[in-house]
Amino acid sequence: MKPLIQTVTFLTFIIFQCRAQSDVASKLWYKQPAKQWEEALPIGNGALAAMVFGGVETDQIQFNEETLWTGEPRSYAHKGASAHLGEIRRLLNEGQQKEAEKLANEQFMSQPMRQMAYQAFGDVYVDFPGHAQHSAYVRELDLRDATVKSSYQSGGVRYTRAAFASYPAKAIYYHINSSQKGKLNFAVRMDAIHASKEVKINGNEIELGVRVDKGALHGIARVKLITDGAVKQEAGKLTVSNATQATLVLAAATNYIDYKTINGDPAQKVAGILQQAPAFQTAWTAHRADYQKLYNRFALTLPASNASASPTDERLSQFKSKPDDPALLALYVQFARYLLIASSRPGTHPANLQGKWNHKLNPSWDSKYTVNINTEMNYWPAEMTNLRECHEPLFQMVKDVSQTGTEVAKEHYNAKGWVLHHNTDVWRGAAPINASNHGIWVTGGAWLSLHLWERYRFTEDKAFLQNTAYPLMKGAAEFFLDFLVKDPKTGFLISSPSNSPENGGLVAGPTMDHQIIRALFKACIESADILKTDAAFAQKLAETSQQIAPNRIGRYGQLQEWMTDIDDTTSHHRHVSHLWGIYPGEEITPTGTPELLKAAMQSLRYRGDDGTGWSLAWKINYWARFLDGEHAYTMIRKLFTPVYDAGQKMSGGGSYPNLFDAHPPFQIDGNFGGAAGILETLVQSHLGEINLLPALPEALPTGQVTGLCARGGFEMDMTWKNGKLEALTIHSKAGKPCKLRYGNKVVSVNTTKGKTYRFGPDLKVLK
Ligand code: FUC
Repeated sequence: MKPLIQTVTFLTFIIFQCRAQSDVASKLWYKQPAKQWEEALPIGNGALAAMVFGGVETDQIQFNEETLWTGEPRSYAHKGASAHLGEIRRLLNEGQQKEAEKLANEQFMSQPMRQMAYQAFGDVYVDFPGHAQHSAYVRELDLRDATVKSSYQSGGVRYTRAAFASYPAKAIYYHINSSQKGKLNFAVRMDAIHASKEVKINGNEIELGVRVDKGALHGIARVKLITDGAVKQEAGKLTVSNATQATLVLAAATNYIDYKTINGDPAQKVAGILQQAPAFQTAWTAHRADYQKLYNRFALTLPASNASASPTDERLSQFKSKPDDPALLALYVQFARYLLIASSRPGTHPANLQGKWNHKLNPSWDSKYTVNINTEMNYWPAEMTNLRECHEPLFQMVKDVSQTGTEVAKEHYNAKGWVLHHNTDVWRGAAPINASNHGIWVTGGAWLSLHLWERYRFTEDKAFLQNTAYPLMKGAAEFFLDFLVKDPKTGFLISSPSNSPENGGLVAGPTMDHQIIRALFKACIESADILKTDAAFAQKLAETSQQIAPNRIGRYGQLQEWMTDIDDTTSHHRHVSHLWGIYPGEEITPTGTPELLKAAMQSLRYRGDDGTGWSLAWKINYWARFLDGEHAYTMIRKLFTPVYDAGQKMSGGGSYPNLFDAHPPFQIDGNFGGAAGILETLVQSHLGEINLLPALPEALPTGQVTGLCARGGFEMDMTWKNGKLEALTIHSKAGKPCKLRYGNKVVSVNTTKGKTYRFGPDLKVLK
C-alpha cells in the first residue's frame, strides 16, 4: 500500500471508530429496508408524524396529522346520572358487585359509551423503477439530527435519501440525491386507507383529501415537489426524470381547531405552509437547530462493547442472550427523548397511546389517551431528561378536561370541581366509558394534575404554580371533597364507586385512589402554603386526608389492593395499581414506611416479572424505588426482549426492531416509562434529597449523565466508575438548599440561584 493511501485508510478507520463510539447511543440502523410498520423509523414534529420504510424500489412514508380522529364535538356527560350514585354505592356496600355494575352500565356511563379513534391519514409512495438490483444498503435514524436516512448503490450510482419533520416549517421533508448527475428517475404518488379519499395533481403538487368514516373531520395533505429534473404529470402521480436531486415537502391539516370547534380550513392552512416552506438545506439547518436545542441538553454515556457496533435489530437479539451492551440502554433513553420531542411540542396535542404514529383506522384502544397509567407514563421522563417544553401539551389537555370534567362532576356526582375517568380523546371526553367494571375510575384527573405539581417541583417556577398548576389541582381536589364517602364498615373516607385499574371490577375504596387523592391533597396544601393563599381550604384538605382509608397489609404480607383482604397471590395482572404510592407516588418509602414497603415488594413479587411492555417499564421504576438495581435490571432485560426473534412472534411485552415498545401491539408508554426507570436507578430526587446511584445495577459500573434535572430546581452532571461516584456537578436554578445522599453519606449545601457546584467522590464541595 502506498503511504498516502495507508494514511487515508488509517484516518478513515479512526474516524469510523470515533463515529462508532458516539453512534452506539444515538443511532438506530439496519442493513435492510423495513418489511413491516414496526421496522420503519419514526419522525415527527408534534403535529405531523411519519414512519419511513426506506424501501428500495418503492419507499413508503406513512403519515399522520394529530387532529384526524373520528367523531365530532360533543358532551359525553350522562345527564342526571347522579340520581343513581347512591344506589350504586349501596349495592357495593352490600357486596352486590354484579348488580352495582349492571345498574351503572345502564344509568351511569358516558353517552355515547365509547370515545373516538385516532386515524391514519395517508401514505406517500416513491417508486424507483429498475433499482431492484442494488448493494451496500443502509438505513438509519440519527437521534442527533432527527433525520432518517437510507442509501444504496444501484447501476453504479449511489442514491441517498433523508427525511425529517420540521417543527419550525410545520412540514415533513424528504430529499433524494444521486451521486451522478441526472441519474435520478422516480415517481411520487399518494394514497390512503380511508374509504372517502381523493387524489388530485396540480402542477408540481399532489393533493390527498380524506374524510373520516364516522365523524365530522376531514383533512388535506399536499406534497410539493422541487427538483432539477423534468417533471411530468401522469395518472395520479408525478414522474421525475434525469434529476440529480429532488425534495418533497409534505404538509397536512384538518378542520379541527379545538375540542369545541371544527370550522378550520385545511386547504388554506396547507397552502400557507407550503408557500412559506424553505428549500431543503435551509429547512434542514433550521430543523437541526430547533431540535438540538432540546435534544442536546441531556446526555447519557454507558460503555459500548463489540455488540454495540451491530445493527439495532441485532443488538436487541444479542442483548437477550448476552446483555453486555450497556450502550443500548443509553440509546433506549435517548430514543425515548427523541420520541417525546417528535410527538409532543408546545401548541400540539399530547402524545397518545402511540405517540402520534398510527397506520390504522381502528388502532388498538383507538390510540387515544388512557389515563389510568398510559398517558402519565408518556411524561415520566419529561422533566428529568430536561424536556420541560414537551410536557406542556399535557398541561393544555388537563386544562381542557378540567372544563369538560366540570360538567361530568356535576351530572354524575353532583359534585364541585372536575373529574376525569380512565380515558379521554381529542374531544376531551371525561365521563366513564366502555363498561362500569373498569370505566368508572375517578382519579384520572387527580393523577394528571400531579404532573403540573411535578413541573413546579422540578423548576420551582412560582408563576407557573400560581397561574396554571394550582387552579387545576384545586379543582381536582374540590371534586374529592364532595365525592369521598364514609365506609360504613371502617368509618374511613373512601373512593366509591371506582376500581383498581382494570382489576377486580367496580368496588368501593381501591387503594390506588386513596394514594392518589392523598398525594393531590398534599400537593394542594403545599401549594397554598407557597402561594400564601386558601388557608381554610388547605386546612380542610389536611383534615379530610387524615380520614381517608390508609394503606393496609393483608394476610399474605402483601399490600392490599382493596379495602378487603382479597388479593389473589397467583394473579399476574399487568396493572400493579396499589403500588402507585411507591412510584410515581412517594408515600411508601424505604425509611419512612419500611413495613408498607416490604408489603409492596411482596405484592410485586406475587405479580411476577412478566408483563406487557408498559407493565415491564412500570416494574423497572418500582424496583428502582425499592433500591434493588439487580431486579430493575432483570426487568430492563425483559423490556429489551425482541418481539420478532428469528421470525418468531412473541406474546409478552418487549421491543420491536425499531425499538418501539410492544404491548403488543405497539404502545409508546413502555418506551417512555422504560427510559424513566433506567434513570431512576441512577438518580432519585423525590424525598427532599438527591439520591445518587441509589439502585445502580452491577451491569452498569461505569457511566456519565449530563443535564439531568432533579426536583428543587437542580440540573446535574454525574460520572461514576467501577460502581462508585466519581464526580458530580450541580447547577442551582432556584437557589434552594440542596441535600445530597450517596449511600449513607448525606451532605447539605446552601445554593445560590444561577451558581454551579462541583463535588468530589466523597461529596466534598470542590472549589
Ligand atoms: C390500559 C391497559 C391496557 C392497555 C390500555 C391502552 O387500559 O390495561 O393493557 O394498555 O390501557
